[in-house]
Amino acid sequence: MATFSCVFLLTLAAAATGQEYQTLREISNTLLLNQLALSNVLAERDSGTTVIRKWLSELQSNLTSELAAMIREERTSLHDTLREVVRRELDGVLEGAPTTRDVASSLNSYQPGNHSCLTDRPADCLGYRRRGFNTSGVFNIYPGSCCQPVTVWCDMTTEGGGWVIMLARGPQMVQENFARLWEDYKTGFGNPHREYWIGNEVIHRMTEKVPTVLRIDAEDFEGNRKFGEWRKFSIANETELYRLSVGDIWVASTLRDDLAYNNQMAFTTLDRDNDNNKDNCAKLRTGGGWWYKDCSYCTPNSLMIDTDHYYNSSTWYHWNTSREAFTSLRWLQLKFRPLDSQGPSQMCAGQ
Ligand SMILES: [Ca+2]
Repeated sequence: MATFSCVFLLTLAAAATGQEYQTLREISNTLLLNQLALSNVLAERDSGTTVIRKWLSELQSNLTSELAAMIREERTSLHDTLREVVRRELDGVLEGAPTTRDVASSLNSYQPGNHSCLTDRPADCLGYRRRGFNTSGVFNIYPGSCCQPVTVWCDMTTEGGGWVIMLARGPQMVQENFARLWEDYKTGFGNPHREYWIGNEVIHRMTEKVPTVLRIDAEDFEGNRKFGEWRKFSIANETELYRLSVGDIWVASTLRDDLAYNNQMAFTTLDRDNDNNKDNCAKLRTGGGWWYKDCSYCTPNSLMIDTDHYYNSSTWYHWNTSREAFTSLRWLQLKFRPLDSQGPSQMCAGQ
């Protein structure tokens, strides 16, 4: 634009007189000044556009952040609400669910051929694990009748999963009462979502014919967690006082074998003294039933409190290899599954 202006002016200048030249020069100056002013205006406009763009970008960024925070907050709130609803629903279901006492009664009265139930129901947690259930939780298993479930917690993650929890202990707002009589330990009690004993009758039925591994996971009040595994786990029938049988502890276990002391012992409860002590070991160890001898180095069914007075709490004696002293436990699970966890699934019996 400037080049065109100069050529135009020079052409005119060559043909102009002195007065005309002066006039043209003034016009030229005016044009140059206007051009300069126009350039300044354009530069200011560009600068303004940049500022507006930057402001819009910041506004968009802030809005995006605030929107994301709102969504996160809503999600958290919704998650908490859903969790509470599910928890209440589960509690409601459990309130109406058959008790382990009902289940044991059903097991005792079960006669093959008298039922018309589904026959492809898993008899244990391993059956569910093989069907793709890989999250631990409460399941109905069918170790006897295909009609009558036993409601248990299944551990689906530890060492391949498929473990039936036969005893669950842990910190609770209100601890389950384990100071119970023979009949309660026979049929089971408690809540599979929290603390419970599955019942001696069910344990006997599930271990009498299938080679079974017992596993114990336990934690002390300092947060140290240990485990032990025993093969050849089974318990006898009620006539034989639910006598305990376990093999040697697996060498890779981090627990020392305090359970060996209880091997081949009968079950003792507050009202059924089958131990070798002159007194009743259940009475001596806060009321919990167990396979006491005189009495026991481990007491999973005793009170779970942190105390130096070992007679008053659930303990494991050889917890620390460096010292021999009872250690109180704050959390514990006894669980079992078939020894051949790759073998055929155990299914319910009957039609
Ligand atoms: Ca005794």
